Amino acid sequence: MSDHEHAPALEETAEAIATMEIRGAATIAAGAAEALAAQAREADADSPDAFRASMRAGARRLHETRPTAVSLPNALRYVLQRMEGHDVAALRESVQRAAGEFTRQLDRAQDDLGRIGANRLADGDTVMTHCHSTDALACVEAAVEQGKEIEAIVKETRPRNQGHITAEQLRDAGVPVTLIVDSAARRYLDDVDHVVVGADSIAADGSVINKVGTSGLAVNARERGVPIMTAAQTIKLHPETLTGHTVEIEMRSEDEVISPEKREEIGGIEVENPAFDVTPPRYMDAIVTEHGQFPPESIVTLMRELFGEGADQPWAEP
Ligand code: RI2
Repeated sequence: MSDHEHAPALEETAEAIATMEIRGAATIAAGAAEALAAQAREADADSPDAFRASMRAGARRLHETRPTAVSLPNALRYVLQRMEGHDVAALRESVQRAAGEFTRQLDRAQDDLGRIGANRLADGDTVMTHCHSTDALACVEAAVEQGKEIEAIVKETRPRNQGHITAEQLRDAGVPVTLIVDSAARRYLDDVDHVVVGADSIAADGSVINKVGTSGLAVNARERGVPIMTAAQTIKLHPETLTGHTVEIEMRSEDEVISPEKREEIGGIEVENPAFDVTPPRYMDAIVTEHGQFPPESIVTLMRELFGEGADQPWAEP
């Protein structure tokens, strides 16, 4: 492998993230950190500079896969900022150590936020979910572990039906599950005590960027008087929004919405497939992180504590 080629394992991970074989913000972050560790292991750089360049190139390849979940650049930043040493062996070691630390912290953060989110759920509650979020599931699973009986109404979440994964995992956790189509959500909100969703990014003003359909669900929940919470580890906080940047919403292939044959048959239509939407802070009751529960409008305080005033891009060419 020459200096700027990617390790096969990194290339495979990048491809898997782009095609959503690896998906979900936390899982993407863990995959990216592990891919950097593989790159460090396999890079046959003959100088510290060449090694650093190869790590930056690998990080850029991972970064370009999907634009919305900030956990991806936050993972790359965590690992690359800890790359240090005067020779290749030391650099290699530092990257592998940082990647390991990062994934261990992810697991710990999810456990901690799960216990905090579970405190919002009472014995006998019914929750409604949207998409598949490991952070949101951690809250429900922790509530079940505390001995609470929880039921779930699970939205299928078109176009990719990640709700099916949620249904299966909740069922495995012993939660009775009712699967509904997305359009039925408002009808079922009267039977629900809490809406629990995840996040791909959270902006400094407390806006929650999550799977498309979250914002409509949040507005409906408010209208029905049902509390809605976002479960999100702090790697979902988007540092660049502290300095006025907005979060890019990924537009995915129209083939996820309609088959090429059906489209051809209908003829003459545009198809759009935004993967995410933005829920304004006034429609979200709480953001639950591993550092505690926050009203969305106050999340900026935590962001300043964690990131200062912004974030660099250690994967950029010097
Ligand atoms: P966790 C997913 O995006 C969903 O929007 C989900 O709410 C979010 O990531 C967070 O997932 P996609 O990758 O990190 O399915 O909580 O497009 O697992």
